[in-house]
Amino acid sequence: MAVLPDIESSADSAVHYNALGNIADFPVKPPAIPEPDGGERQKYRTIWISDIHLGTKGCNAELLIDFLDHTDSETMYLVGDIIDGWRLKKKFYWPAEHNDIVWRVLKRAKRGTRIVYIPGNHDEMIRPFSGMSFGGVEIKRAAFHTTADGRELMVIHGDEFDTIMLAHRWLSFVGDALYHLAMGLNIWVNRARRAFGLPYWSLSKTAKHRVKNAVEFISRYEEVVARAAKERGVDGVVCGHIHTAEIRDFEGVQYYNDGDWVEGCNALVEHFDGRMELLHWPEEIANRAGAKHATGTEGVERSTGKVAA
Ligand SMILES: [Mn+2]
Repeated sequence: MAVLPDIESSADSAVHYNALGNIADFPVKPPAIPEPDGGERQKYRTIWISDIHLGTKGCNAELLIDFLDHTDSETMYLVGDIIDGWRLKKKFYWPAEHNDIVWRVLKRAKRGTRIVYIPGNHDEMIRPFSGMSFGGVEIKRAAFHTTADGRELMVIHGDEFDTIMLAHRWLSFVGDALYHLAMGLNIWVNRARRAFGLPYWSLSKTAKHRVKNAVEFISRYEEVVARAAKERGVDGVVCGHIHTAEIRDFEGVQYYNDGDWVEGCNALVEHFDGRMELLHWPEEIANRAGAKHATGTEGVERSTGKVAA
């Protein structure tokens, strides 16, 4: 598709083959926290999660393990920034819980869940392997998902829109040609940065930290992504990247953002009738504890206090 170009160059592939070697040899040890036996799992048709940032201290691994142990689905999309390759390259950080998450995802694939991994900008070193499959996990640059009620959704990470966002204000006057030019610029800016060994430059991250009006930024981002989906002729779009979970409608096009596992701890799910829902996992845990108390069953639940910070 025009908006999502392939990333390839011979110089890059050499680097990426090394990365693949590392991924293939990645030691997936038995989990430190074992999976619960035969516990009740909430079943969904589809689950989307993204922005987990494994390999960083920011990743809320404990909550994600709890999520993975209490849910199941026919299909699961990993919508990018799953592993933070840029941070890992600087400083290797890989606690047992992060291994546990990789183990659980691979176990899910073995149990028959279709798993599609769409790398983001933090795990862009995996993008050149789009079209391939490792351990039952399909790697794709973008995906198209048909819901149970027949809607077609485009699934992307969302960093594709960083440059267009920067120029959004004046681009709204000059129209489509420059819109696509700016889209291409994003690729070249980051290809150049990569050549100099610089990490991917993310506008959304910069903007969220520097722009006073983050709310306005997020709203504009959502609009730009929804507009791209409309141009592509799909009914909606699922993305991540800006760490802000949301379900919105823009002129009949649905915008879904599955949030993150650094601050929000969200998942986007599709029920078996095609109904979409955003889960806020700390709340789900609280409800679970509440339900147990209501039925008189004593259960020791993990505290969610830590997550609120
Ligand atoms: Mn991202």
